[in-house]
Amino acid sequence: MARLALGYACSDFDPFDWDTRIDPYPAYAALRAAGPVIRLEKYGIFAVPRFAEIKAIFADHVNFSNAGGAGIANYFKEKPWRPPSIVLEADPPLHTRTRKVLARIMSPGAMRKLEDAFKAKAVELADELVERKSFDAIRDLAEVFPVTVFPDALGIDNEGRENFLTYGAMVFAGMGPENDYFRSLMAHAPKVLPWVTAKCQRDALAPGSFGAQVYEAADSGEITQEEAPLLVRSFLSAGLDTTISATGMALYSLARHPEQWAILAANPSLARAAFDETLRYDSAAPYVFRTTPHETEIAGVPIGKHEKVLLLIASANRDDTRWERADQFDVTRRVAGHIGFGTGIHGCVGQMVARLEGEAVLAALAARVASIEITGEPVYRDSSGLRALSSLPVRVVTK
Ligand code: OVM
Repeated sequence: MARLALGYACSDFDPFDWDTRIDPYPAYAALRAAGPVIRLEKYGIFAVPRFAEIKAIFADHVNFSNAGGAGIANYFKEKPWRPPSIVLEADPPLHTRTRKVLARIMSPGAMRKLEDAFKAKAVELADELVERKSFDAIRDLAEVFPVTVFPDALGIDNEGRENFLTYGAMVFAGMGPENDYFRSLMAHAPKVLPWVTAKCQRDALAPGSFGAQVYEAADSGEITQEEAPLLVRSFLSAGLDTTISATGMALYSLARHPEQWAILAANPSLARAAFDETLRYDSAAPYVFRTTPHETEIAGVPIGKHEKVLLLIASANRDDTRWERADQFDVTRRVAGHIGFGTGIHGCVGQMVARLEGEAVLAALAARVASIEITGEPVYRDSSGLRALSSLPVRVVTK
């Protein structure tokens, strides 16, 4: 990596190269060693690989905007592929209003109402899989559980639920460059996008559901009536693919580290901490972008106006200036402070739902399974914005 007179190093690292995704961590370590800001020449963007600077940028929405897009597309210069999210792709004061509504809908109190049903579903699923002994941890579990519980919590009916997954895939593929994978998903747009619009309407949402509560916020004047369907859309964008990916990566991390599974199996109440450790160790949402609305700087390095800045969350979560034994997966570690959910005003507002889902699955399995063995080659999914498996064949030994 050549350091130029510009004040930053340049690299040919490609965060969207699917061949390097099996183990991107050596490349992240090289970027952290190269400096606080690295120019990724292939895309003409800046990458930030270290914990400290990423944390500082997450705390600075004035110099690092979300209205410019949370993916690689620069909304200050290009037309977004969909109307921008009014929470993810918005800055204060708009973001402040919409975020408040979502934070209330997914508050700890609201989670307590979902907990029993989520746990019961996870137990049901775990019983069935443990009976089979051999199953696919992704297709039969990580994909099944969120699809079973989340659309119900959101309040949509069963019609066309397969579109939910395709839409999530589009949103996250849409965070990366416009490649063949994104185009192949967009071939489904004529069917999927009208379905999404229909499910965001008031009359499509069950009473008391997350979605219905967005309309209550519109009725009380917190957001406008026009904003309500767009805010419901955020649940459809961010609510399913994320938890599927994170649950899958959690099962993969645990299956790859039998001694860690043994610790969890001996004490299933560690399930929530184990889920968080997998979000640190192998972050399912490995990066997010900011855009500079004006000239600014990162660690003293001048950055121009309207630049895309890639925050390498998964790298920060392995930064050994922040974490002891950063590359070691340890379900007993003090993992609070990881940024697998981001942090700051845009930190994942659904993280309590995600944890509830992850914990339910891991605890149900840990209560029944003494050990997990990987019996076939894990397959990574094609996705620009998520780190996820599409297949993980396993065999379990029951307690
Ligand atoms: C949204 C949204 C929020 C968070 C993540 C996300 C990239 C989308 O509001 O549409 O996926």
